[in-house]
Parts: sequence; C-alpha cells; structure tokens
Amino acid sequence: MMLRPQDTATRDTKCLSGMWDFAFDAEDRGQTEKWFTRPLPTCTEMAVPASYQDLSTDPAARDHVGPVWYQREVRIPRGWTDDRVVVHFESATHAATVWVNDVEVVRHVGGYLPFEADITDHVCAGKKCRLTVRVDNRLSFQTIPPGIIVDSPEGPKQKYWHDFFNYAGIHRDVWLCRRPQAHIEDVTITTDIDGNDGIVTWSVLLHDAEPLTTRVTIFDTEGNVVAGGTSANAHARIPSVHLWQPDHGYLYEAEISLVDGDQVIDTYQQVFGVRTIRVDGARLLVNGEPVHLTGFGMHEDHQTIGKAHNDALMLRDAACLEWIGANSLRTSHYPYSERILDYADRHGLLVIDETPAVGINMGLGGGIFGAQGYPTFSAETINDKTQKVHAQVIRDLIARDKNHPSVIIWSIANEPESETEAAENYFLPLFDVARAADPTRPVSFVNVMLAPFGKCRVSQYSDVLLLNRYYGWYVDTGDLAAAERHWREEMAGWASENKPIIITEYGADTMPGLHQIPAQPWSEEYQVEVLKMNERVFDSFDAIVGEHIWNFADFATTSGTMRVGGNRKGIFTRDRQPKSAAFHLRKRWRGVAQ
Ligand code: BDP
Repeated sequence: MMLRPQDTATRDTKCLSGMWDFAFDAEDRGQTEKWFTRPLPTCTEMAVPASYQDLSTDPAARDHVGPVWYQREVRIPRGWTDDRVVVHFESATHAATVWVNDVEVVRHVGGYLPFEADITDHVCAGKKCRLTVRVDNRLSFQTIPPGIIVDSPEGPKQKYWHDFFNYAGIHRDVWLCRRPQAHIEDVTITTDIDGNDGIVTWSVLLHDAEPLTTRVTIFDTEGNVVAGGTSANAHARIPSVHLWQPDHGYLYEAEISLVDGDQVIDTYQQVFGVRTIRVDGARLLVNGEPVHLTGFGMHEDHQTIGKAHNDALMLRDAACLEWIGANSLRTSHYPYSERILDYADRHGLLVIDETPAVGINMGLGGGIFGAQGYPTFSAETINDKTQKVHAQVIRDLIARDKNHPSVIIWSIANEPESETEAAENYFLPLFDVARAADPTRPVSFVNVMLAPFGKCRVSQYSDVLLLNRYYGWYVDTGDLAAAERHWREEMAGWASENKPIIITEYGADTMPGLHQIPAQPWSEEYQVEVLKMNERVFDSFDAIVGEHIWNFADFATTSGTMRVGGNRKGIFTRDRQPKSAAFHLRKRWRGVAQ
C-alpha cells in the first residue's frame, strides 16, 4: 500500500529527477565491491528519467545485460525534522536495490510499478546523504515479463518473447517526500449511481493513527463541498451528481484528513470520478450506456529517451489521439506512467490497463525473437514461482490504479499460451486474484491467434473478450479476400459467446513513403486496405464493442528479419506524424474528410 507523493498542508515533496552519476556493471561486481559506499568507479552522467540504451553511440550501452548503477547526493530539507522521510520511485526497470549512504533501504522487482522506502532513520534534516540505486535489466522465467540469458563467447545475451525492445533504467520520476508519523496510508474510492445522485464509498487505511479521527470532505470542480463524513470507511451521497463520462472526464476531489480535534495531523487529496462499468450480455456499459471503443494499443516508446515518461511527448500523443478520434487506449504491454492515467481521467479517455505479463508464450515469439525450443509451462520454465510473481503484479497494478475512473478493464496478460490445460491451471487463480482485488471492473486477458475460437481454454474466465488478430498480415498475407473470409468464420464463433468483444490488435507493418497500387504488404495503401477489411467484419457483428489498432506509433524492438528499424505497424511514425491510414481512421472515427 502506497500513496503517490503529494504536496499538501502536511506533506512535502522534492523531485530528484535530473542528472545522476552512472556506471555500467557488466561483470556484476558492484554489489560485492560495495559501490554504494563511495563515489561510483569510472562513472559517466545519466539523465533521470530515461532509458540508458539510446543516449550513447556505444553498442555496449544498447546491448548491456546486467546491472547499472545510479548515484547522487541529496540534501534533506532543513525543515524536515519531526516527520518521516521517504524516497519514492515511480518505476525502475526491471529490478532495483536502493542504498542511503551505506545502508540498503529497499529492493524491488518489477519494472513498471512504484516502490518506496522510509529512510528517516538514515538521514538528517539539513544534511546531505548519498543515494545509490542498482538497476538490473535481466529477465528470467521467474520475472514478469519473462526472458532468458543465453551465454556466448561474446558474453551473455538477453532473449525474450515479447516484441518490444528491452529498455531499462529509471524511467519515471524519483521523489523525496516528507509525511507525518501518523498518516494516511491508502485510500480506495468506488462509486455508484442512484437516479440523479452519485454514491461514493471510501475506505481509508491509516498508519499509527490511534486515536485520531478521519474526516472526508468531497469537493466539486468549483470547490463547493458536496458530501463528506467522519469515518475511515463510509459512503456518502452526491446529490445531482456530475458523472464522469467518455469524452468528458468530470472529477471530484476527496480531501481526507486525519484530525485530533481541530488540529490536522495529515491530509491527502484523492481525485475520483463517479461512473459505473458493467457488462450486460454482449454490451459494455459505462453509466448504463453502451460504449464502442476506438483507439490503439500503445507503447511508452520514444526516440532517445526510450521508455521514459515525458509530459511534453505525452501531450503530443494525446493531441494525435484526439485528432484521429480515439476515445480509448490499452496500456500494452505494461502499466504506464500514472501521469497518462491522470490525463485520461481528466479528458474522459477509456483505458484497458494491462500488467507486464507479455511473452508467456514460447510457441509464438520463439520463431520471431530467436529463443526457441522451450515449453511455456513447466517446472523449469513458467512455474509456480512465476505465477506468484504474476499474482503480485496484478495486486500491485490494481493497488496503484484502482482510483482512476479512466480504467475500465484489467488485462492480466497479453497473448499468453491459452490453448492448453497447463495454461488454464495457471490462469484460473489469477482471475480470482484480480477479482478479489477489484470487484468493480471487468477482468480479462488478451487472446492470441494461436488459440482461436473453440481452442482457447482461458477466455471462458474473461468478462470481456479481448482478441488480437492479424488476418491479412501474419496469415493470408496480401490476400485480403481470404483474410476476410477466415476472419468472419472465426468471429461467428466468438460472437456466439454472448460477451462483449474488443479487437485489441489488428494491423499491418507499413513503411511510410512506400506507395503501391494495387496495394501490397508494407505499403501505405495496404495498411488502409487491411483496416477497411477489418472494419467490414467489425460492422457486421454487434458483439464487437471496440477496435484498437496495433499500434498507435512505430516502436523499437529487438533486431530481427521481420522488423525494419523496429515494428512498423504504427498509424503514426515514431516521431508522431501520420501515415495514410491515419486519415482513413479520422474519417471513420470522427467523420472528418481528408
Ligand atoms: C502481437 C503482440 C504485439 C506485437 C504484434 C506484432 O501482442 O506485442 O508487436 O503482435 O507482431 O503478437 O506486431
């Protein structure tokens, strides 16, 4: 349980992003040599946040396998004397160990979710301390996502079964925070609608707060008090509620305070939206109204900074989404920066929120990504231990994102093996984990083409069917008539399930500037034709309630004969300029002629 860093009347933050000292540790010596006890040996400079791979011209940086070290001095503000001091990482990919001076304060595994440590006992207000972070990019069968290290005469090589480059480093902001000893530890807000009113239910978790009282006050956007209460677990009615709607992200703010009579001991602001999500037969309802999702599977991926979050680049992505008429996105294939969810909350974008469980399918990626010959589920590969890590990442994702109104579906994995008994045994308990953590949202996973209708053994547990299909690209390549026939045949099966279906991936690799009539694969014209073929299929099945193209933009991948400077299925180029298909989609989704 962890709240985001926030400045309030009782809390302060100091951002530690910027330039840090940095060292590669290809031989993994830093830990035994105790690099955290002194300035890093042979250090260079590194920007935080950033992936470290593309900042240098040295192939060793891009191909590095193993730990890297970050270090900087931090001055604890002079006034931070009586309270707790915490260091908070929004993410470090994929595993991190943190020291304050010579003391290890936290270890965390998992590259896309936050972690923190209370460092009060190791620092002094007004004085400097040395902050050292070891970040390891290695993936194994027991990490999410999985990977393997292959030894070779040139050194270790990292292989994995997912189709995006294994960027690593400190990808999001790092914070120094001050909060009171007695404090608010977590807040969960759920909402319902009763006629014209909203019902807000909150549950506040406290730390060391006996015998203090919890006070909750709810404000509308104009700052009027609309509801409240004086209990840590309660609900309240917002009369004539302003709903959070697709395209219109109306947000309320709950001010949660821990009080001792008139004295405020701790206070925290939690924004939320009042809305409901329900599945009704083959319809997906937001506030009781059916929705049709338009948009993309995305990536956190940019030139130079790799997988780092950057607010300016996020705004450009958002402008492209708005321009083209996307009302939704999937955080394929890992939890994104919370700033993106904040944006979605404010603007009424609908989000399918995905765990980093991608590439749990050794039959699929093996051929493309060069790591063949493993069974997916076995004692030596994806096993009970992996499943425990996977369960934890589901809990951690939901713990982080549960209060975002934009999040409407949890996706617990992308394209795992799902046609075998082993897969069913692996996934069934994970659906339970997600539903126990959040009974209010549909839970699903993304089905792969290798487990078509009639073969998949996991989709039966999904509330909403999420399907990735590459008819016209990986199958029936260049033959769109056959592609359409095969797609319709399969879709007729799924549509009989009486569940809402979202096509979470379809598309075609496209080299911007390559033009051909008649259209052939890789040309801009062929990408448009593939979209049109898919749209004909979608428009003939009522159960299809969403269309997410793969991908929003071109992105970096591991090297391979099927990738030309990365994955080219973007509707936008990597620098966010439109390919021809973007104009086609703008017409379909917004009715705007070219
Ligand atoms: C699917 C994956 C996605 C890939 C895409 C592709 O879900 O990550 O990038 O196919 O091949 O298998 O382009």
